[in-house]
Amino acid sequence: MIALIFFFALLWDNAEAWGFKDGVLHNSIWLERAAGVYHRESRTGKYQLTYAEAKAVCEYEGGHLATYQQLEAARKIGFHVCAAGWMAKGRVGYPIVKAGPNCGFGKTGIVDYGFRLNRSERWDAYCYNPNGKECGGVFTDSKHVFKSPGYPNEYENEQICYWHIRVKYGQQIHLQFLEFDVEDDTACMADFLEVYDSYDDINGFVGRFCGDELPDDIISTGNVMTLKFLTDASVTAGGFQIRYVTMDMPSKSGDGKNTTSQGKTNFLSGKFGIM
Ligand SMILES: *[C@@H]1O[C@H](CO)[C@@H](O)[C@H](O)[C@H]1NC(C)=O
Ligand SMILES: *[C@@H]1O[C@H](CO)[C@@H](O)[C@H](O)[C@H]1NC(C)=O
Ligand SMILES: [Ca+2]
Repeated sequence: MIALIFFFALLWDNAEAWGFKDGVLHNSIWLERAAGVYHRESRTGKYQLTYAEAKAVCEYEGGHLATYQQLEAARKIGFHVCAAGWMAKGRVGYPIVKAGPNCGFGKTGIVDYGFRLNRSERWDAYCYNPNGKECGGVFTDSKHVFKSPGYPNEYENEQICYWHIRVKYGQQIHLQFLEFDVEDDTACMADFLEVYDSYDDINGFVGRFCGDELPDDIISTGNVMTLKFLTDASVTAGGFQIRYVTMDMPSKSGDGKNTTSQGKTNFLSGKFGIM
């Protein structure tokens, strides 16, 4: 137990260290990308960017402020952020996929604050950068193969990618590792791939993987899964290819014994998984 706490303390330290890069928060769901659109907030926290600053944040990374249409296109494939941000032409709003009482006034769609007359107001930013798209994304297809950025070339340093898999309600996601080669170290602190059995990278931690041993298959409990890939400032490796396929959930009439019959499949455990 103590070892476990210690491990999480280490993880936390590491997360903190990863928190900011170039004045932009880099350690959470805030970096979620969909169809080239992603959310950014200031180094100093939520709602700190004027229009000019928001524009500069996106341009610094090679993109620009997303248009309303781009934000809506991303929303349609699952981009959901509960924070208002600047869009192109001084519009402000945020994308809601899943209605909740504390966000979006219980509605889905773009919550639109309209074109702001006062560009000194402070909000977050929604950037659009299709060239950054290969690092992460949202997948809703029934099967897909995704790759580390640049694959089959080695991945680069200082990457942070999120993949969100959202399949039909009532289906499960079966992850299969086809190729896997990530800088190895004893606790996977340098570069790693993390798998979460949930909508975000906060809940449902399944495991953290590095090295060149092919991880076992993983099957989700629900219809969503999140994968997060972080690399540090030195030493890269070959990267990975991961396939997922959807499976229908075992029907309620079965007594559950049938669900674990697939040889090598590992239900929710990783190299550093918690049970
Ligand atoms: C514009 O917004 C800023 C920040 O909210 C505020 O300080 C300023 O007074 C506003 N300017 C006008 C003209 O309303
Ligand atoms: C297991 O599944 C098979 C069909 O896939 C079914 O015929 C059988 O009754 C199931 N066994 C249990 C214990 O649920
Ligand atoms: Ca590395």
